[in-house]
Amino acid sequence: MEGLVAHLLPHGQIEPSLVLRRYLSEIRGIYRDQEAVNKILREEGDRLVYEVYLGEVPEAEGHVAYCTTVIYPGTVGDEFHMTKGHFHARRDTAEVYLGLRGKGLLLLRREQGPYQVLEFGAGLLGYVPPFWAHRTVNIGDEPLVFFAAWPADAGHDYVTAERLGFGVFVRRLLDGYRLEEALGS
Ligand code: M6P
Ligand code: ZN
Repeated sequence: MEGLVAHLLPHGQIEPSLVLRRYLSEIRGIYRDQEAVNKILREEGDRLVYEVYLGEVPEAEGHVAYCTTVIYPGTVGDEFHMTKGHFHARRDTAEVYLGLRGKGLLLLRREQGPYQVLEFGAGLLGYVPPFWAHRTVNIGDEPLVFFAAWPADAGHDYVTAERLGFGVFVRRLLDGYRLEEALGS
């Protein structure tokens, strides 16, 4: 491929890019309160939780994949909107995040050992070292928008991340959030 310059649009979209839209019905398994999921689907229909604008880069060694992610504000029960979260299929690959707008948390965990929770958002840069699964949570009232870059051949392993969870639930409080440890993490 040739070099390129893409546009970063005001709401965080990248152009050109491939757009992935994650709706609640498709990611419902990440939420603890399945009754709340059913209620939303029944009463308001499906809900767009987040979008990924993926740069058009080959998934090949040597390339750097990049995207922006826009997580819309909201809760499911008392849990905030968040990404599915994943390990890299090639575990020895890292990722860099740059917060562009909003307020969030970066949840990290290894397959064995403790998890980590970092405050992340506009003006902050996050580093996900090799071997750590990563999930992002929007704890604010506006979209959480961030840019990410990682080795393009890293791949996504959602299955292990779903099986292990992230060790912690992020619950909304009137004036912020509370972390609640998940059982068996
Ligand atoms: C970040 C990166 C992407 C990821 C996106 C959404 O921007 O980590 O690789 O696709 O978040 O997260 P997920 O793939 O876990 O739904
Ligand atoms: Zn990743």
